[in-house]
Amino acid sequence: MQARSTLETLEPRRLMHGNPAISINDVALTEGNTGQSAFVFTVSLSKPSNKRVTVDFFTVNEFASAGTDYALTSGTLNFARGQTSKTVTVLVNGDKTVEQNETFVVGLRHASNAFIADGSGIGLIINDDNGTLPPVEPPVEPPVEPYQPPPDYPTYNDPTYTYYDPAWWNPPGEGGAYW
Ligand SMILES: [Ca+2]
Ligand SMILES: [Ca+2]
Repeated sequence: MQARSTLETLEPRRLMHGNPAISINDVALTEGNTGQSAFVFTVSLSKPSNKRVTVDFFTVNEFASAGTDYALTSGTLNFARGQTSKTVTVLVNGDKTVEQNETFVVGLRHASNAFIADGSGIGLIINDDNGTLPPVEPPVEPPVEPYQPPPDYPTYNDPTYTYYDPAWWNPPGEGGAYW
């Protein structure tokens, strides 16, 4: 029988006796038209701990903006001994503006007596407003001035001027260009 490697032997033991892993889920909800909708994220420990576990949370803009689309949220979660899940609520503002779906992130940091396995909860605000999206404005470029030759410059339309003289390019007898 083949001996198990040291790592295989030690790893389950380390996980069993080590700190729990913390992770946060993603939440996708429709935006609503008025008032605020609660986006409730669940922060979970991989296993109960007999130590007090804490972790800080904070919101980060992605395509959604704090203050306009949702309420800036931050704080600290305190897991009681043995507790394995807590929630973070972010209030999302409803409106009737037709928009793309928008996202923000609830981040986790500064864990104590635990390690962060998934520290980014995506909040997806699904647009529930009908109509066509506003057109994407093309970048404003300065108008290109049409080329204006100097007044005394001959033009193609000047019958008195030969812009291209085949005799010059292909002189009789030469059978081709000069070069
Ligand atoms: Ca809406
Ligand atoms: Ca909207």
